[in-house]
Amino acid sequence: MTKKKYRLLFLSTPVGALGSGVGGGVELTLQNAAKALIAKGHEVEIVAPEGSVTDVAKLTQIAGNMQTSAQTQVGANMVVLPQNSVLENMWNYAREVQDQFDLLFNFAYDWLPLYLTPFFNCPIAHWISMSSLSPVMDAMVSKISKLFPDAIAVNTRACADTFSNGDRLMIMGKGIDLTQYNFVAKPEKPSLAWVGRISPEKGLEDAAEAAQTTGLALHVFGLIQDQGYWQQIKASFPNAEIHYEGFLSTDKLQQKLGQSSALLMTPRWVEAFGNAAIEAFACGVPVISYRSGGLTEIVRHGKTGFLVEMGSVLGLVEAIAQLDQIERLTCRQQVEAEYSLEVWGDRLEAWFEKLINPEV
Ligand code: HBI
Repeated sequence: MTKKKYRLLFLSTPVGALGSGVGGGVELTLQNAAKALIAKGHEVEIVAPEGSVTDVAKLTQIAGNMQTSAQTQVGANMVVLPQNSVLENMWNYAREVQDQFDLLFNFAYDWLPLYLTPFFNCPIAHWISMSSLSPVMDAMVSKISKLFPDAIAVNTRACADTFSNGDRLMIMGKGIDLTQYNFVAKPEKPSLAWVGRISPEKGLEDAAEAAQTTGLALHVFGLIQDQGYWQQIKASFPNAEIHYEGFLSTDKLQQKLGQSSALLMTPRWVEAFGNAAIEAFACGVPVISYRSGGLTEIVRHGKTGFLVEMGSVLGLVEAIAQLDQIERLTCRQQVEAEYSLEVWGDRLEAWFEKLINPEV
């Protein structure tokens, strides 16, 4: 039977404009979710802070002051909201237009949208894009996951397990648009890559040390969120050949990423998912990662890369020496089988079906 076509309102992260890179991986997640669902015939409108840009769906920009990043609220038992908050204004807009939609899809890692769930007539799906960071956020995740079973999703089981009621969260995986990534069978010369927001919880210093030890060039992609941290890394590893490539569009990122011998992932926290890992695989680039969080469910040790002990630079160096064991095509094949937009779109659609037409 022909599936109903849904009208979906996506609400982006309030920490930065869509396309600025401040929102990190969740910007890619939101845009890929929109593409996956539009490809299946559903309508999507995106609500995001002023200054946002997107070419995947209709965009409504909302004014207001950016939200304090949750990384600065680790351990917090109080919620922080600026005056005239863009988050407050985005959800006021959602309240006004909710009757034009079948479902709201929230991408903010924030207390307010979760709290508002029972106040809306329209069902709300929440995408929790990071592992547990604060008790005040955990408590609201638990409360809403009890009130609205199936309303909250995370990327991986590892991420869900960092929350007190992780068993109530939906494990939704991730998807990328594979047509945007070109497979590179053999890079021109050996080099390493690192992708992510440049911020202490991402452990870039370990990748710099591995580059200095192996003498391989390290290409760094992503927004410099903490300038002091970045300067300190360069000062700590003066003999490492580090090339800062900036925060690039997917097309430019994949062009350069494909030339790497391996992507190093060095999270100092429970990495929710690591978009970069599946982007690297899509280009045929193996991933060498700390055995942390969602990455343990993505990297096939010895097949599509290596998982090494958390914080072990020596482990990274040893894995780099074994890269010729990895068949680069296997990396591409894993993404095609598990992380394509089609596979993810089916999963998202089934999830929304449950929230829009809950079995009575
Ligand atoms: N902090 N308060 C807040 N809200 C977000 O949506 C948010 C954040 N910090 C980081 C972030 N989102 C994204 O970079 C990650 O979800 C990927």
